[in-house]
Amino acid sequence: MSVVGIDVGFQNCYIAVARSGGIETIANDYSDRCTPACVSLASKNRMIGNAAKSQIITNFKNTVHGFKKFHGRAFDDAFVEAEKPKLPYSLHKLANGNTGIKVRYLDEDKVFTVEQITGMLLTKLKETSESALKKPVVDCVISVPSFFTDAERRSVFDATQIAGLNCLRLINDTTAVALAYGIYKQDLPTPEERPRNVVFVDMGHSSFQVSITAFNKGKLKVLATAFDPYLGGRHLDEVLVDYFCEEFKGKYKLNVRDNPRALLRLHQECEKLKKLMSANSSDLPLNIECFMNDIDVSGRMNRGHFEEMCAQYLMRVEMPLKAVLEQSKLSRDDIYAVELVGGATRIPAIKDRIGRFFSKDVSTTLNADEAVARGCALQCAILSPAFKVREFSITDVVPFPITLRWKSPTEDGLGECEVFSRNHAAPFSKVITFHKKEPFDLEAFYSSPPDLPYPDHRIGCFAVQNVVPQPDGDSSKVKVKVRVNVHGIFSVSSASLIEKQKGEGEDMQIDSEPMVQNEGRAEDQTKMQVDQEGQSQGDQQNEENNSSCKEGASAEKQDPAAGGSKPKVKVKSIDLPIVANNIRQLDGDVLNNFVEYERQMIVQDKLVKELNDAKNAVEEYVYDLRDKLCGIYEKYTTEEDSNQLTLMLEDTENWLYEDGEDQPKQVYEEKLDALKRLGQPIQDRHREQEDRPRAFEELGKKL
Ligand code: ATP
Ligand code: K
Ligand code: MG
Repeated sequence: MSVVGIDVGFQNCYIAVARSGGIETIANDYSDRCTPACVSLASKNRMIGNAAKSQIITNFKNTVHGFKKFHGRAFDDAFVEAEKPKLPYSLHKLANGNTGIKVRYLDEDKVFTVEQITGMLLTKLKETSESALKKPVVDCVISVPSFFTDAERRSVFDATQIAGLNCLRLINDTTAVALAYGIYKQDLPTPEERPRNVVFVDMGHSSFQVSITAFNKGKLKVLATAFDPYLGGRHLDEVLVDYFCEEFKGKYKLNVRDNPRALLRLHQECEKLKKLMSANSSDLPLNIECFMNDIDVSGRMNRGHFEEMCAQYLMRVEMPLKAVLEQSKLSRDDIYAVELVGGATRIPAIKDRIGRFFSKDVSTTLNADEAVARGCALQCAILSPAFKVREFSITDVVPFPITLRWKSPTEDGLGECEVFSRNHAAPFSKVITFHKKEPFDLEAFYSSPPDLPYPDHRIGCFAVQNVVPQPDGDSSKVKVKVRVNVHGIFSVSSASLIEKQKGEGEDMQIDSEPMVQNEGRAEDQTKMQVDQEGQSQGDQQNEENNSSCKEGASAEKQDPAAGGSKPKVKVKSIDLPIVANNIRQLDGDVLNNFVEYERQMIVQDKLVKELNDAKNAVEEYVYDLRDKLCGIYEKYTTEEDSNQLTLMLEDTENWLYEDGEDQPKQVYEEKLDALKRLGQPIQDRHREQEDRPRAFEELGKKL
């Protein structure tokens, strides 16, 4: 099994893998450890990552970037609406109302879902991992923002499946960083001692995330998370872009916003300028040649001015810091360190504000770009039986409280209960007991819509089926297991009906069950009772293994509430089917089609690559041989042969640009063979001649 961790950033993706030497971040085919989150569709193939990034300006309508936040979002969503005018490519409303991406691919208009686009990106990252590890990669751990809601997580999870990956865990960015920080620390407090509390801050291209995590030897526990999902490096780039658009309007009478290519170039230059300003407080130039209408443009900016213009954003840095500290119930003195990661934390004004808030020098001991990917790989290593890594238990949090509401056709009114409070430990399962005579629906939703960075607070509706009364007409006891799994995805994972046996009192059955905590009793009309399951790391892993988060119709067997483990109490438990509705996840058939289509596209890309390689081989041979014919090969051929060959090389070169521009692979291979038939003998004679003196030399040395 493979041990791979992938940080899928809004702008930048990183891969870390486990090799014999430990965890390392790997480079792609461009010798780059960063793979841009960019996919470019073309008439014959796709380009992904670095190759796609180089198409951003030339093929702007079909080069997709900045799509991470479209996961799980409707086309009419306010965030999507706000993005639309800024995008060089088009969005399209899908049949289910979600956001689709419209491009030209294989000379046809195509609409891809965001799951498919992320699937393409993951295909590339998978291939990069495979060429580093020299074996197939399936198992992996992938990062998501800690504020991603159920719909967004399910959507990313679908994307991993489209790419043929088995995602063992969708891990929160800041939790991955915490793991990368803690696992190798030798001096953590023992479990009996007071934990070491560390703040992790990640500001990337699109968002700002903070967590406070408590460390003891062998474990980490996230205490709280907070975020500003709309504060990242891209917002500061936009400030600069706005400024120069205005300036160029006055100075050069250019309307940059009407020209997508110019706007994209300005974006790139502004980002570079922003990065330069992090290291340099003096006045810096911005120059773009042939910007629009053959006009060269230039401007200037310095850090002070930039910070002034960004004031509205810089102001927002403090809020999540305050929120996370309040939720953790710690004081500033309880904080051991403040660790920064993410590209945008390199901005001095951001760094200063964070340091000032905690009255502490911030630490940058982690690799700001690679820590998330490394944490993902470490989590994958922990989950992998094939890889030895020290024991480390990870407890994350539920970022938004979740409530369950139930109704049955004949009962009046609704019952409801908050099953997971804010910052409740996750992953976690709870068993809830209902007393029911007929099937009932459980509706799950986020309890506090205003705090949710997502427009819809509904999670899904789970119908518990086949519930019948007891033979004596009494209500049946129904045990329902609800869970937030390793991916941070909620589900009603199983239900069972407990049959009363003759001569057994109901109370006895209750006593036979582990009851850790009772919640929501007061508002309980249906005698609901919540049992929390113990959640040692081992439990979680067993339970969550295979990481399938599909809602199945069959209930799980290992529900400890089934009571089968204590033979003294005669309790019969019957698994009940659960049907999940309105879950924001791709339909099985649709998903299978996407998986199949992704496979076809991979094959197509491979064919195009082989064809290009064959064509390039002819071109390279032509140039190489022509050079050598008037150089080192001159002595090894007759003038006549040389002239004939030169002519042939020239013909081939012309052919490559004309009739030979677009030929099947076989034609190029034959062409190369024909050239080699003439070139090879010359090359052989040259080699023979070269080798002879060397052989003499060797012989001389021996004698
Ligand atoms: P997200 O975490 O939001 O999904 P990401 O992971 O792709 O995004 P990062 O790679 O962490 O983001 O950071 C990229 C951002 O950091 C970009 O906005 C980039 O311009 C900015 N950045 C990188 N280096 C610097 C620097 N030296 N100074 C200022 N900004 C920088
Ligand atoms: K990143
Ligand atoms: Mg990131």
